[in-house]
Amino acid sequence: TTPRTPDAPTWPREFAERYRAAGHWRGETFGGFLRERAAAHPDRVAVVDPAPERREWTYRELDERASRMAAGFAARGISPGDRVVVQLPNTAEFIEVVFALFRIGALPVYALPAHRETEIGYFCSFTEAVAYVIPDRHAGFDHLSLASKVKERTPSLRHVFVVGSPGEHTALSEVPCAPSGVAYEPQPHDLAFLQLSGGTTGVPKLIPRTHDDYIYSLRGSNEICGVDGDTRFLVLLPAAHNFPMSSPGWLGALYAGGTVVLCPSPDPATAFPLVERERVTMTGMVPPLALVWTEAGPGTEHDLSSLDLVLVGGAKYSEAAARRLEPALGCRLMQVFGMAEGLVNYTRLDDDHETVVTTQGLPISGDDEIRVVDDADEDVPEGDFGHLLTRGPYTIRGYWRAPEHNSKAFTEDGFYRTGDIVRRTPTGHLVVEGRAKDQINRGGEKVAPEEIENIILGHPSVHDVSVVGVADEYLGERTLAYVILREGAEPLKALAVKRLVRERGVAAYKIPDLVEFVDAFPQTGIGKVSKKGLRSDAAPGRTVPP
Ligand code: J2J
Repeated sequence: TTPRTPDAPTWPREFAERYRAAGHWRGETFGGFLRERAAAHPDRVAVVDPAPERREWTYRELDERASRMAAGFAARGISPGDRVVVQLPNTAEFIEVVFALFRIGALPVYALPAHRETEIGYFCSFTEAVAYVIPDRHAGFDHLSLASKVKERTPSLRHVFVVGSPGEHTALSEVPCAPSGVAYEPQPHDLAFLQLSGGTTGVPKLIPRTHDDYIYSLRGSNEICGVDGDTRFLVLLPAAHNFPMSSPGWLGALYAGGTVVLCPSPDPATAFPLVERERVTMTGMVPPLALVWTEAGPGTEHDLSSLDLVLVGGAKYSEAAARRLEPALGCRLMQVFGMAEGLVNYTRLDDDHETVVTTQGLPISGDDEIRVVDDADEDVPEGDFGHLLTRGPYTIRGYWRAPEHNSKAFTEDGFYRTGDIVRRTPTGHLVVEGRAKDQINRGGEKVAPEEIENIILGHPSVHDVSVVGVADEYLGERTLAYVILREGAEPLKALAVKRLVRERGVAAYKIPDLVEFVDAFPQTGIGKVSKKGLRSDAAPGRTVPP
């Protein structure tokens, strides 16, 4: 149980031993389980990629492809422990590439298709990535030139692999080669990948997950959601996000020997025909998308009758909306409250209807430790609101290469400070009441205000700025930037502020929805900007809790 990587804190020996003894950590690896499934049922369909032309890969094909790709990566000098930034849309290649990396013990760093130069440049330099995998174009964006720019200024980055026409880079299709014996077998307690945190700081933090801990979360999720070999799971959200990856997600479906159907875009016009044609049984979505599906379900000409279970999570799902989903889609609802750092809660298939529509569920594991505390870290009385702290067999003990931040984000005894405000019902179900962390949850997409504030502060006319979330009927929250201009400075337009953020090259969902110019921010006792004050200013009577 000795930590194999000095880059991230790991579980103390006695915890690791307990999790093994309990049968949570079973010594499996991602590369290993795929090989086993391929041996057990080689001809079952593992992956369906419907666009632009329908492709399907059986378990044998996926396994062989991953092995050949792994050999090709190894032949190009990608070694165990190396980081590889993967930025691919929902395509079969995404799955092929990450299993290839798992097999050689290289760590995928999961970027989202929406990420741009600022984020990608940071991931590549901070992780000292040796390779970056991209599509040539996606959603109208030219990834080739972004890759060229990032490669030029990132000395570690030796390879850019491209799905499609490679330009000056290397076509991914040229990488695979015949495997020549196994050079390295990743160990179950090795890191498997780096996942992105929603973040509350100026730069995103990276989440180190091991084979052992993540596979346990898959097994637990599968059991709770009833995922098995007959499951046909539709990946609606970006496949790199923790929710569609593991709750129970495409990795859960593959672990169970089911079929993963990749959806290029989550709107009903694209997804409903796919549900019908591929006989999809299960999917997961964020609340704004669930609203759209709920609206579109009743009048649709498409047969959605195969759909058995829809998971909704990532942001607070209103009780009123939750009540409408089952009748509109003719399926069951499960709420999920999870985080890429670990802890995932689900309502249960045998929970009564009221519990399913009013709570965000119970932890996966009996060994998930939950504390609900006040500002002084003292437990609040049973049923009261408080800060959620957690530790357990699949919750990290620290971010990757972030010792200073870790000392604040974790307690001394290893509990992760989720930043969420919750209460517990008598059955132990959690209800998410709000958030204490400085983060905006824009319909499930997380925005760290500090990241955007730093960009806007760079403008010579700007004296100060505060980015806050304001209530929004559809997204739950959207972003508003309060800007104080320098005295005598050139006046700025709201559009110019948005353009400034866009031109710095960040994901579009981080560009402020609204910009307002003010003379001063509300101050708290200690002279720090009061974000709470700003929120209630922005939406009188509809403050975003807490
Ligand atoms: C309120 N807030 C929620 C919910 C997450 C499954 C599902 C979601 C995520 C995810 C995930 C919420 N109600 N139902 O990784 O495996 C907010 C909380 C939480 C943060 C985590 C998964 N579900 N949230 O959303 O890492 O504030 O993971 O701490 O992106 O989303 O965000 P993220």
